[in-house]
Amino acid sequence: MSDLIIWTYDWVPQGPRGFVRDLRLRWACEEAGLAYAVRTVPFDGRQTNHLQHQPFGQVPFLSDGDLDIFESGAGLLHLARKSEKLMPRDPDGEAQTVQWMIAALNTIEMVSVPWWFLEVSGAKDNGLAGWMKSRLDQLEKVLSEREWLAADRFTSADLLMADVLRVSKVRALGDRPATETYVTRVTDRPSFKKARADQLAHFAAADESRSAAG
Ligand SMILES: N[C@@H](CCC(=O)N[C@@H](CS)C(=O)NCC(=O)O)C(=O)O
Repeated sequence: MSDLIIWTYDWVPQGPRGFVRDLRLRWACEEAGLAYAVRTVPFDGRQTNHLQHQPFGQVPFLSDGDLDIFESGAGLLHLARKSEKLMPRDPDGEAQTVQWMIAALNTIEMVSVPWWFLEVSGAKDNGLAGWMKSRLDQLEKVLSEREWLAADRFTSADLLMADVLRVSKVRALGDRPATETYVTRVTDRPSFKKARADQLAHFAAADESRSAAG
């Protein structure tokens, strides 16, 4: 049995399927060829039922033997340390990878998530639109000059950045050809496709057991 366990919800509504962040960890394990199992905590009662593992009641979290790690970025970094396929071992390549992983979370997703929430809540004037566009424009310039974010090859930084950018509303906000080509390039990888298909199958199976339970 594998020591690596990726924890996600037992079920989620249709909307977030294919985007629940356990996908980042599944994808990383697939890229690195690391064996893993997926286990669940109940979606119902999530605010309180697994706070000892994830203090905000969210998923994912990762177990590796006795170690429990919450935050998808921290879990990804833990996996990246296990495999050179995800993060180069030389100090420069490692520093570049970590830097861009943090940029995906703390420079792009930090804006994209609140911007997206305002969009889907039907806000007439999304006050974060200017901020969002300028971050995406700056990233577009970077991506028009290179194929990968760090070390001239695919790393966990690309995995994370592409996962943040692939949200359809984010992709639709303006015309950024280099970003679009980048997201397509990264999400065309077989490991992403497998991770996404596995997540969709996981929640589809949950629908069946829910309806069987009546
Ligand atoms: N910063 C956290 C965010 C985790 C997060 O937003 N998880 C979502 C699923 S992708 C969740 O658990 N949502 C349910 C909730 O917040 O109640 C991470 O990257 O792990």
